[in-house]
Amino acid sequence: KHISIIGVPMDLGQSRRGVDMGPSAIRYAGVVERLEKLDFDIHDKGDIAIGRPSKNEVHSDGNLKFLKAVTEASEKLASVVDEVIEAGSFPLVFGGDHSIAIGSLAGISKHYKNLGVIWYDAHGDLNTAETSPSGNIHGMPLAVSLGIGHPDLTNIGGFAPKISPENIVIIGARSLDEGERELIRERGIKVYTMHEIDRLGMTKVIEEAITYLKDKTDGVHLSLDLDGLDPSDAPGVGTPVLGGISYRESHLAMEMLEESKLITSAEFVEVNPILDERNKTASVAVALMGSLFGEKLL
Ligand code: DIR
Ligand code: MN
Ligand code: MN
Ligand code: MN
Repeated sequence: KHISIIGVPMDLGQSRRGVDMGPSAIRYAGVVERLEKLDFDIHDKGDIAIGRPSKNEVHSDGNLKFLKAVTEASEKLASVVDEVIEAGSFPLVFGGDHSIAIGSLAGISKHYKNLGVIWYDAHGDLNTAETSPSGNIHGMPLAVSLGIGHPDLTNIGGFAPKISPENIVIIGARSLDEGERELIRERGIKVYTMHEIDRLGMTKVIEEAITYLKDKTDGVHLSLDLDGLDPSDAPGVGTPVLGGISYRESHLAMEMLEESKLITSAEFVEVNPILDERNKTASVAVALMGSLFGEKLL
């Protein structure tokens, strides 16, 4: 049982500085020690080198902020993730903002014919340059992975698309832009909004998600944006949205996913220690990883 940790200190996909320190914050919260207790062999591969734009100003390529820097980082991450899977290890990626999912999915999906994705997030991350209200690429990675968006992004790793719409489950959505709603309807993407989570309960939501993905996928990537959780439990994120998934519900979700043995790669993103309270959000991320990898009280 091998896990390879890959840090991605990327903050150019959104506009609040500090999320580049997410990987350090998660390491300080004791992730390696915690997972070693579960008898995993942990290889911390350190951080991907992220290029700094020459000036401090925002470079925008037709409503795509820092397109070049995000593209370069994604290519690097994709090849490291690819190597990790090639070596038979489980890739565990720490962000950084959610734009890094472009690179993770590019590296992972090379190894699966029908990769499933669980997108645990307050947002859909299904924008394109045309629909994005912000120009921030962290609001676009799921669309990009579907092959929708700027070719520099959709062609990372040299192929597109990385995933198909019927293999995606979004959990925790409560803030969607109009273009994202259209894409969800048009492609028939499965979404559990906060309404369904309240109504059905997390147990049923995860049971359904597992049933939905189990037979048609040969691997499932968990992409967990800490803003999927309620800001009272995860305050250290750049785009908090009230009314989110609780700490308890999130633990239950991770425990059920662990029991399903479905998850073959994971990333924890958007931890911003500058906006956090005494590293609470990184600690929550590490606690959730404990459950995802089989920590039990008794
Ligand atoms: C918004 C925010 N939909 C955007 N997205 C965020 O800028 O595209 N994603 N915060 O995590
Ligand atoms: Mn390979
Ligand atoms: Mn996100
Ligand atoms: Mn989000």
